Amino acid sequence: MKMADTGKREVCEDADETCKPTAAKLPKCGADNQPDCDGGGECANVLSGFEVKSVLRDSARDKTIFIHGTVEDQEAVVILEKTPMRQDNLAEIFQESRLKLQMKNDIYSTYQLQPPAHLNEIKTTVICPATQKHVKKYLSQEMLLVEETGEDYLSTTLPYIESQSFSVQWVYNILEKKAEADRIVFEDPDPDTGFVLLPDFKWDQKQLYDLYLIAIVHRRNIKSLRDLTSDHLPLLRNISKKGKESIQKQYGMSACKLRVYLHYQPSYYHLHVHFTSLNYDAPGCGVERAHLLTDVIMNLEADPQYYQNRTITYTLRADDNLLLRFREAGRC
Ligand code: M7G
Repeated sequence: MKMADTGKREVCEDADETCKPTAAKLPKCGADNQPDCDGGGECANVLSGFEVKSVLRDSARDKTIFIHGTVEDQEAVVILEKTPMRQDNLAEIFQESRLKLQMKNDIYSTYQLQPPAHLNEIKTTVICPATQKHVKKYLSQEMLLVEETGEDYLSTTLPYIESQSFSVQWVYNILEKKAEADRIVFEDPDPDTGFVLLPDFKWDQKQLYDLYLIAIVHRRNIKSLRDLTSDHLPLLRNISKKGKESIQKQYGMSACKLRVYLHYQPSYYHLHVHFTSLNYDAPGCGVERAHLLTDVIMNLEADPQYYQNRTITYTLRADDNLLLRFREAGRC
């Protein structure tokens, strides 16, 4: 992808216009059932029959709304998000838009500006068929802190994860090049220390301001931070080094502008590392969930079993079944 530096914020000149990443994944409402997008990025509107059941969450500040509904009787979650302004569009916005005056007072005036349709996009993510767990993930909920010891992990968390966690089929599809192959930014194919680096589906790749990539490891036996030991240091160092080098090369963003971290708990139990722009207040980058990769490496250098023994604090939703298990075990 080519990037043009327009001053403060860099923007893509030829942003990916395919609609595959945001289209749904399975039959009926799934991408597999949809005609391909044409050259201009248009595709059939899989959402024309979307029936809204409820709004799970919305944020005027983030300009995002999470909706639960159905598409042809299949449960679906749809996320609508207004995208950031891009400096390279400003001239067109000023010249081509329609303005409607809302109020004028002395030197102050406000307008409703209607830009041309192609500058008025809404990033749309569709999960279909969605499970109850997806609906819960996006539902606005009270959060509670849990302090998980190494023993809690083995007796409570691990059995829970093994019994009910999100499918990681989408991860295997990426590793096996069955999906998103054209979006891969870098791959190290080594089965032990290798990984695939690609844009996270939260990032529309239209501006660097909210750059967000994920590195997904080829190894399939590492669920999360808890499984890491000093044996994994070569893997982690490799992700850190080559991930940063690739982002510098591809997007011109230097390592000191990147926040590189793992989530604990993650949503998907196949080891992956988040690379986000430091400018961007990415969801889940707070202290109660994000563990900087450099800290993880140093902790394992100091103590090979650090993540087996250490108490890790994180938040759970009030209605999370894992929280229920902690309560039943008298640990919350
Ligand atoms: P996580 O820490 O397991 O959970 O991160 P989170 O989603 O609660 O943060 C998984 C990361 O993978 C997130 O940043 C997701 O946005 C991203 N992601 C999830 N899915 C299903 C996809 C996908 O299909 N493609 C891509 N490229 N990224 C995804």
